[in-house]
Amino acid sequence: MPGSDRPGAPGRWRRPGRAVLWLVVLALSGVGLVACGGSDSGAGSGSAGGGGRGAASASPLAAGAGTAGAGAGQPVTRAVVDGLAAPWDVAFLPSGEALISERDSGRILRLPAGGGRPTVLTTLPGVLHHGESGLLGLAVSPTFTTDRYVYAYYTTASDNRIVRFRLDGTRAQAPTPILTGLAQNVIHNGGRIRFGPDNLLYAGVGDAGVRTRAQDRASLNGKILRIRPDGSIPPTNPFPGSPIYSLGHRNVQGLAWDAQGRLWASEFGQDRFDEINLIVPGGNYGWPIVEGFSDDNRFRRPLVTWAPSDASPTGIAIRGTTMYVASLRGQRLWELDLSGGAVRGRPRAVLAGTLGRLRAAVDAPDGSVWIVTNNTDGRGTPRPGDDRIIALR
Ligand SMILES: [Ca+2]
Repeated sequence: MPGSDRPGAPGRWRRPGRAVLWLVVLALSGVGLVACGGSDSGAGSGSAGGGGRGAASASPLAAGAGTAGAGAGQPVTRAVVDGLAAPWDVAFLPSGEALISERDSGRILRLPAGGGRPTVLTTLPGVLHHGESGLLGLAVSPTFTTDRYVYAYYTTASDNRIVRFRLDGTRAQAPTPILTGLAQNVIHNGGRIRFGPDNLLYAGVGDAGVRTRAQDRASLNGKILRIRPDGSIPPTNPFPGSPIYSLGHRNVQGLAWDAQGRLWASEFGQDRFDEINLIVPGGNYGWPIVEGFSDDNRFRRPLVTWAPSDASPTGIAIRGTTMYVASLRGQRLWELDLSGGAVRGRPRAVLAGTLGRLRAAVDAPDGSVWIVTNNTDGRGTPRPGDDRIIALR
Protein backbone atom coordinates (compact mmCIF):
# COMPACT_ATOMS: atom_id res chain seq x y z
CA MET A 1 0.00 0.00 0.00
CA PRO A 2 2.73 2.58 0.67
CA GLY A 3 3.56 2.79 -3.00
CA SER A 4 0.01 3.13 -4.16
CA ASP A 5 -1.39 6.44 -5.16
CA ARG A 6 -4.84 7.56 -4.12
CA PRO A 7 -7.32 5.22 -2.50
CA GLY A 8 -9.70 4.55 -5.31
CA ALA A 9 -10.69 6.31 -8.46
CA PRO A 10 -12.23 9.75 -8.35
CA GLY A 11 -15.89 9.63 -7.53
CA ARG A 12 -18.66 11.92 -6.50
CA TRP A 13 -17.45 12.06 -2.94
CA ARG A 14 -13.91 12.88 -3.92
CA ARG A 15 -14.49 16.00 -5.92
CA PRO A 16 -14.52 19.46 -4.41
CA GLY A 17 -17.27 20.53 -6.74
CA ARG A 18 -19.48 17.80 -5.43
CA ALA A 19 -18.62 18.70 -1.86
CA VAL A 20 -19.61 22.30 -2.44
CA LEU A 21 -22.80 21.14 -4.08
CA TRP A 22 -23.45 19.02 -1.04
CA LEU A 23 -23.12 22.06 1.22
CA VAL A 24 -25.60 23.93 -0.89
CA VAL A 25 -28.04 21.03 -0.77
CA LEU A 26 -27.77 20.92 3.01
CA ALA A 27 -28.18 24.67 3.32
CA LEU A 28 -31.27 24.64 1.15
CA SER A 29 -32.73 21.76 3.10
CA GLY A 30 -32.56 23.76 6.33
CA VAL A 31 -30.23 21.40 8.12
CA GLY A 32 -29.05 22.93 11.38
CA LEU A 33 -26.10 24.98 10.29
CA VAL A 34 -24.20 27.15 12.69
CA ALA A 35 -21.32 29.11 11.30
CA CYS A 36 -18.31 28.79 13.51
CA GLY A 37 -14.96 27.33 12.71
CA GLY A 38 -13.57 24.13 13.58
CA SER A 39 -12.24 22.85 16.81
CA ASP A 40 -14.06 20.00 18.43
CA SER A 41 -15.80 22.47 20.67
CA GLY A 42 -17.86 24.23 18.12
CA ALA A 43 -16.77 27.46 19.80
CA GLY A 44 -14.58 28.55 16.97
CA SER A 45 -13.89 31.79 15.27
CA GLY A 46 -16.68 32.00 12.77
CA SER A 47 -14.24 32.74 10.01
CA ALA A 48 -15.58 33.05 6.53
CA GLY A 49 -14.80 30.75 3.70
CA GLY A 50 -17.35 27.99 3.93
CA GLY A 51 -19.87 28.46 1.18
CA GLY A 52 -23.37 27.36 1.75
CA ARG A 53 -23.62 27.96 5.47
CA GLY A 54 -26.78 29.61 6.59
CA ALA A 55 -28.68 30.48 9.69
CA ALA A 56 -29.16 28.01 12.47
CA SER A 57 -32.18 25.82 12.44
CA ALA A 58 -33.16 23.91 15.51
CA SER A 59 -35.81 21.84 13.83
CA PRO A 60 -35.32 18.11 14.20
CA LEU A 61 -34.57 16.17 11.10
CA ALA A 62 -36.18 13.10 9.83
CA ALA A 63 -33.76 10.28 9.27
CA GLY A 64 -31.67 11.01 6.28
CA ALA A 65 -33.12 14.45 5.68
CA GLY A 66 -30.98 16.35 3.30
CA THR A 67 -29.35 13.21 2.01
CA ALA A 68 -29.95 11.42 -1.18
CA GLY A 69 -31.26 7.94 -0.93
CA ALA A 70 -32.98 8.53 2.39
CA GLY A 71 -36.15 6.81 3.21
CA ALA A 72 -35.32 4.29 5.89
CA GLY A 73 -36.60 5.10 9.35
CA GLN A 74 -34.68 5.94 12.47
CA PRO A 75 -32.53 3.11 13.74
CA VAL A 76 -33.67 0.96 16.61
CA THR A 77 -31.94 2.05 19.79
CA ARG A 78 -31.72 0.90 23.38
CA ALA A 79 -30.76 3.00 26.39
CA VAL A 80 -27.60 1.73 28.06
CA VAL A 81 -26.77 4.27 30.76
CA ASP A 82 -27.48 7.92 31.52
CA GLY A 83 -26.36 10.60 33.96
CA LEU A 84 -22.73 10.60 32.81
CA ALA A 85 -20.50 13.68 33.17
CA ALA A 86 -18.62 14.56 29.98
CA PRO A 87 -17.98 10.96 28.86
CA TRP A 88 -15.41 10.65 26.09
CA ASP A 89 -14.71 7.01 25.24
CA VAL A 90 -15.73 3.43 25.95
CA ALA A 91 -13.69 0.22 25.96
CA PHE A 92 -14.93 -3.28 26.67
CA LEU A 93 -13.42 -5.93 28.89
CA PRO A 94 -13.67 -9.59 27.79
CA SER A 95 -16.32 -10.04 30.50
CA GLY A 96 -18.60 -7.67 28.60
CA GLU A 97 -18.18 -4.94 31.21
CA ALA A 98 -17.59 -1.49 29.77
CA LEU A 99 -15.07 1.09 30.89
CA ILE A 100 -16.09 4.72 30.34
CA SER A 101 -13.75 7.71 30.53
CA GLU A 102 -14.92 11.02 31.98
CA ARG A 103 -12.95 13.83 30.40
CA ASP A 104 -13.13 16.45 33.12
CA SER A 105 -12.95 14.36 36.29
CA GLY A 106 -10.27 11.95 35.10
CA ARG A 107 -12.40 9.08 36.33
CA ILE A 108 -12.83 5.73 34.63
CA LEU A 109 -16.22 4.17 35.29
CA ARG A 110 -17.02 0.48 35.13
CA LEU A 111 -20.39 -0.54 33.80
CA PRO A 112 -21.70 -4.08 34.39
CA ALA A 113 -22.19 -6.27 31.34
CA GLY A 114 -25.66 -5.74 30.01
CA GLY A 115 -26.11 -2.41 31.78
CA GLY A 116 -26.91 -1.18 35.26
CA ARG A 117 -25.29 1.57 37.27
CA PRO A 118 -21.63 2.38 36.77
CA THR A 119 -19.12 2.44 39.59
CA VAL A 120 -15.86 4.38 39.77
CA LEU A 121 -12.99 2.10 38.87
CA THR A 122 -10.21 4.64 39.33
CA THR A 123 -9.29 8.30 38.98
CA LEU A 124 -6.16 8.75 36.92
CA PRO A 125 -3.56 10.96 38.62
CA GLY A 126 -2.58 14.32 37.18
CA VAL A 127 -5.33 14.66 34.60
CA LEU A 128 -5.66 18.29 33.54
CA HIS A 129 -8.92 19.35 31.99
CA HIS A 130 -8.91 22.68 30.22
CA GLY A 131 -10.90 23.41 27.10
CA GLU A 132 -11.07 20.16 25.16
CA SER A 133 -8.37 18.39 27.12
CA GLY A 134 -8.53 15.88 29.95
CA LEU A 135 -9.04 12.13 30.09
CA LEU A 136 -9.82 11.13 26.51
CA GLY A 137 -9.36 7.73 24.85
CA LEU A 138 -9.48 4.25 26.37
CA ALA A 139 -8.40 0.86 25.05
CA VAL A 140 -8.30 -2.62 26.51
CA SER A 141 -5.40 -4.90 25.68
CA PRO A 142 -6.30 -7.47 23.03
CA THR A 143 -4.55 -9.96 25.31
CA PHE A 144 -6.24 -8.69 28.46
CA THR A 145 -7.05 -12.16 29.79
CA THR A 146 -3.33 -12.75 30.28
CA ASP A 147 -1.86 -9.26 30.82
CA ARG A 148 -4.81 -7.36 32.41
CA TYR A 149 -3.77 -4.04 30.82
CA VAL A 150 -6.02 -1.04 30.23
CA TYR A 151 -4.73 1.95 28.23
CA ALA A 152 -5.68 5.61 28.53
CA TYR A 153 -4.77 8.83 26.70
CA TYR A 154 -4.92 11.99 28.76
CA THR A 155 -3.69 15.51 29.28
CA THR A 156 -1.44 16.53 32.15
CA ALA A 157 -0.03 19.98 32.98
CA SER A 158 2.96 19.25 30.77
CA ASP A 159 1.84 16.94 27.99
CA ASN A 160 -0.62 14.54 26.44
CA ARG A 161 0.37 10.98 27.23
CA ILE A 162 -0.63 7.35 26.98
CA VAL A 163 -0.49 5.25 30.10
CA ARG A 164 -1.46 1.70 30.95
CA PHE A 165 -2.45 0.07 34.20
CA ARG A 166 -3.25 -3.43 35.34
CA LEU A 167 -6.75 -4.24 36.41
CA ASP A 168 -6.59 -6.88 39.10
CA GLY A 169 -10.09 -7.98 39.96
CA THR A 170 -11.85 -4.75 40.81
CA ARG A 171 -8.67 -2.81 41.58
CA ALA A 172 -6.75 -0.63 39.17
CA GLN A 173 -3.01 -0.61 39.80
CA ALA A 174 -0.96 2.57 39.45
CA PRO A 175 -0.57 3.61 35.81
CA THR A 176 2.73 3.47 33.94
CA PRO A 177 3.38 5.95 31.11
CA ILE A 178 4.21 4.31 27.80
CA LEU A 179 4.29 7.44 25.59
CA THR A 180 4.80 10.96 26.95
CA GLY A 181 5.70 14.42 25.71
CA LEU A 182 2.92 14.97 23.17
CA ALA A 183 2.20 18.69 23.08
CA GLN A 184 -1.10 19.61 24.72
CA ASN A 185 -3.37 22.62 24.47
CA VAL A 186 -6.95 23.68 25.12
CA ILE A 187 -7.78 22.55 21.57
CA HIS A 188 -6.75 19.82 19.11
CA ASN A 189 -5.60 17.17 21.54
CA GLY A 190 -6.69 14.22 19.42
CA GLY A 191 -7.00 11.44 21.95
CA ARG A 192 -8.57 8.35 20.41
CA ILE A 193 -6.57 5.17 20.97
CA ARG A 194 -7.38 1.80 19.47
CA PHE A 195 -5.65 -1.54 19.01
CA GLY A 196 -5.45 -2.60 15.39
CA PRO A 197 -5.80 -6.11 13.98
CA ASP A 198 -2.00 -6.26 14.25
CA ASN A 199 -2.33 -5.94 18.05
CA LEU A 200 -0.42 -2.66 17.91
CA LEU A 201 -1.75 0.51 19.54
CA TYR A 202 -2.75 3.43 17.31
CA ALA A 203 -3.33 6.97 18.55
CA GLY A 204 -4.82 10.05 16.91
CA VAL A 205 -2.75 13.04 18.05
CA GLY A 206 -3.89 16.58 17.24
CA ASP A 207 -1.68 19.48 16.25
CA ALA A 208 -2.43 21.08 19.65
CA GLY A 209 -3.00 24.41 17.96
CA VAL A 210 0.36 24.65 16.17
CA ARG A 211 -0.46 23.67 12.63
CA THR A 212 3.11 23.41 11.33
CA ARG A 213 3.67 20.41 13.58
CA ALA A 214 1.51 18.27 11.29
CA GLN A 215 4.13 18.29 8.51
CA ASP A 216 7.11 18.12 10.90
CA ARG A 217 8.36 14.57 11.35
CA ALA A 218 10.31 15.68 14.41
CA SER A 219 6.98 16.33 16.14
CA LEU A 220 4.52 13.62 17.16
CA ASN A 221 1.63 16.07 16.99
CA GLY A 222 -0.69 16.23 13.99
CA LYS A 223 -0.13 12.52 13.40
CA ILE A 224 -1.51 9.06 13.74
CA LEU A 225 0.99 7.09 15.80
CA ARG A 226 1.54 3.35 16.10
CA ILE A 227 3.36 1.76 19.02
CA ARG A 228 3.78 -1.61 20.61
CA PRO A 229 1.76 -2.29 23.76
CA ASP A 230 4.79 -1.40 25.90
CA GLY A 231 5.31 1.91 24.08
CA SER A 232 8.28 0.78 21.97
CA ILE A 233 8.40 1.39 18.24
CA PRO A 234 7.46 -1.41 15.86
CA PRO A 235 10.28 -2.15 13.38
CA THR A 236 7.65 -2.27 10.64
CA ASN A 237 6.64 1.38 11.09
CA PRO A 238 7.00 3.47 7.92
CA PHE A 239 9.64 5.83 9.33
CA PRO A 240 12.42 3.86 11.04
CA GLY A 241 12.68 4.58 14.74
CA SER A 242 9.54 6.73 14.77
CA PRO A 243 6.07 6.03 16.12
CA ILE A 244 4.62 8.09 13.26
CA TYR A 245 2.25 6.05 11.11
CA SER A 246 0.78 8.88 9.04
CA LEU A 247 1.16 12.66 9.02
CA GLY A 248 -0.47 15.87 7.89
CA HIS A 249 -3.40 15.59 10.30
CA ARG A 250 -5.13 18.43 12.10
CA ASN A 251 -7.08 16.63 14.81
CA VAL A 252 -7.90 12.94 14.45
CA GLN A 253 -10.40 11.59 16.98
CA GLY A 254 -11.78 8.59 15.13
CA LEU A 255 -9.98 5.33 14.29
CA ALA A 256 -11.54 2.09 13.03
CA TRP A 257 -10.65 -0.88 10.82
CA ASP A 258 -12.83 -2.44 8.17
CA ALA A 259 -13.27 -6.14 7.45
CA GLN A 260 -10.29 -6.00 5.09
CA GLY A 261 -8.10 -4.74 7.92
CA ARG A 262 -7.81 -1.23 6.51
CA LEU A 263 -7.57 1.75 8.87
CA TRP A 264 -10.01 4.62 8.53
CA ALA A 265 -9.80 7.91 10.41
CA SER A 266 -12.01 10.93 10.97
CA GLU A 267 -10.56 14.41 11.17
CA PHE A 268 -11.87 17.84 12.12
CA GLY A 269 -11.49 20.48 9.44
CA GLN A 270 -10.55 24.06 10.15
CA ASP A 271 -13.56 25.79 8.67
CA ARG A 272 -14.10 24.20 5.28
CA PHE A 273 -13.81 20.43 5.17
CA ASP A 274 -14.05 17.73 7.78
CA GLU A 275 -12.58 14.51 6.45
CA ILE A 276 -12.86 10.75 6.42
CA ASN A 277 -9.58 9.25 5.27
CA LEU A 278 -8.33 5.79 4.42
CA ILE A 279 -4.99 5.63 6.18
CA VAL A 280 -1.91 4.06 4.63
CA PRO A 281 1.44 3.80 6.40
CA GLY A 282 3.58 6.84 5.73
CA GLY A 283 0.72 8.69 4.05
CA ASN A 284 0.61 12.48 4.17
CA TYR A 285 -2.92 13.83 4.56
CA GLY A 286 -2.12 17.43 3.77
CA TRP A 287 -2.75 19.61 6.82
CA PRO A 288 -2.04 22.52 7.07
CA ILE A 289 -1.12 22.94 3.40
CA VAL A 290 -4.34 21.37 2.21
CA GLU A 291 -7.72 21.04 3.88
CA GLY A 292 -10.08 18.63 2.15
CA PHE A 293 -9.57 17.91 -1.54
CA SER A 294 -6.60 19.02 -3.54
CA ASP A 295 -4.89 18.27 -6.80
CA ASP A 296 -1.54 18.29 -5.00
CA ASN A 297 -0.27 14.76 -5.44
CA ARG A 298 1.96 14.98 -2.39
CA PHE A 299 -1.14 14.54 -0.31
CA ARG A 300 -3.79 11.87 0.00
CA ARG A 301 -7.31 12.91 -0.63
CA PRO A 302 -10.18 12.29 1.77
CA LEU A 303 -12.92 9.93 0.67
CA VAL A 304 -15.65 11.99 2.28
CA THR A 305 -15.83 15.60 3.38
CA TRP A 306 -18.42 17.69 5.17
CA ALA A 307 -18.72 21.28 6.25
CA PRO A 308 -17.72 21.30 9.94
CA SER A 309 -21.17 22.59 10.84
CA ASP A 310 -22.69 19.41 9.42
CA ALA A 311 -20.35 16.98 11.10
CA SER A 312 -17.26 17.81 13.19
CA PRO A 313 -16.61 14.07 13.21
CA THR A 314 -15.09 12.46 16.29
CA GLY A 315 -15.44 8.79 17.19
CA ILE A 316 -16.06 6.24 14.43
CA ALA A 317 -16.97 2.57 14.41
CA ILE A 318 -17.29 0.01 11.63
CA ARG A 319 -19.71 -2.87 11.87
CA GLY A 320 -19.95 -5.08 8.83
CA THR A 321 -19.77 -2.75 5.86
CA THR A 322 -21.20 0.30 7.64
CA MET A 323 -19.14 3.07 9.19
CA TYR A 324 -20.77 5.10 11.94
CA VAL A 325 -19.46 8.63 12.48
CA ALA A 326 -20.34 10.49 15.69
CA SER A 327 -20.70 14.21 15.05
CA LEU A 328 -20.36 17.01 17.56
CA ARG A 329 -21.55 20.18 15.86
CA GLY A 330 -23.53 18.18 13.33
CA GLN A 331 -25.47 16.56 16.19
CA ARG A 332 -26.21 13.47 14.19
CA LEU A 333 -24.79 10.09 13.34
CA TRP A 334 -23.50 9.70 9.82
CA GLU A 335 -23.63 6.28 8.21
CA LEU A 336 -21.24 5.43 5.38
CA ASP A 337 -21.67 2.39 3.16
CA LEU A 338 -18.28 0.71 2.73
CA SER A 339 -19.53 -2.26 0.74
CA GLY A 340 -17.45 -2.56 -2.37
CA GLY A 341 -14.30 -1.40 -0.61
CA ALA A 342 -14.70 2.36 -0.89
CA VAL A 343 -17.46 4.72 0.20
CA ARG A 344 -20.56 3.87 -1.80
CA GLY A 345 -23.11 6.62 -2.44
CA ARG A 346 -23.71 9.47 -0.07
CA PRO A 347 -23.43 9.49 3.69
CA ARG A 348 -26.77 9.10 5.42
CA ALA A 349 -27.71 11.04 8.55
CA VAL A 350 -29.59 9.34 11.36
CA LEU A 351 -30.47 10.32 14.94
CA ALA A 352 -30.39 13.97 13.90
CA GLY A 353 -31.98 16.32 16.39
CA THR A 354 -32.58 13.58 18.95
CA LEU A 355 -29.46 13.20 21.07
CA GLY A 356 -27.52 16.44 20.68
CA ARG A 357 -23.77 16.33 20.24
CA LEU A 358 -22.23 12.88 19.76
CA ARG A 359 -18.72 12.05 20.98
CA ALA A 360 -18.08 8.39 20.34
CA ALA A 361 -19.25 5.40 18.33
CA VAL A 362 -17.96 2.09 19.63
CA ASP A 363 -18.30 -1.44 18.32
CA ALA A 364 -19.81 -3.39 21.23
CA PRO A 365 -19.25 -7.12 21.80
CA ASP A 366 -22.98 -7.87 21.62
CA GLY A 367 -23.06 -6.76 17.98
CA SER A 368 -24.53 -3.33 18.65
CA VAL A 369 -22.82 0.02 18.21
CA TRP A 370 -22.74 2.24 21.29
CA ILE A 371 -23.21 5.95 20.79
CA VAL A 372 -21.94 8.35 23.48
CA THR A 373 -23.55 11.78 23.74
CA ASN A 374 -21.60 14.94 24.56
CA ASN A 375 -23.91 17.60 26.02
CA THR A 376 -22.50 18.08 29.54
CA ASP A 377 -19.02 19.25 28.63
CA GLY A 378 -19.90 22.94 28.70
CA ARG A 379 -20.41 23.28 24.97
CA GLY A 380 -23.69 21.48 24.53
CA THR A 381 -27.20 21.91 25.85
CA PRO A 382 -27.83 19.15 28.39
CA ARG A 383 -31.16 17.40 28.25
CA PRO A 384 -32.70 15.38 31.06
CA GLY A 385 -30.59 12.26 31.53
CA ASP A 386 -27.50 13.60 29.78
CA ASP A 387 -24.98 12.49 29.10
CA ARG A 388 -26.03 9.07 27.93
CA ILE A 389 -25.01 6.03 25.96
CA ILE A 390 -27.43 4.33 23.63
CA ALA A 391 -26.97 1.09 21.71
CA LEU A 392 -27.76 1.00 18.03
CA ARG A 393 -28.91 -2.35 16.73
CA1 LIG B 1 -6.46 16.19 4.78
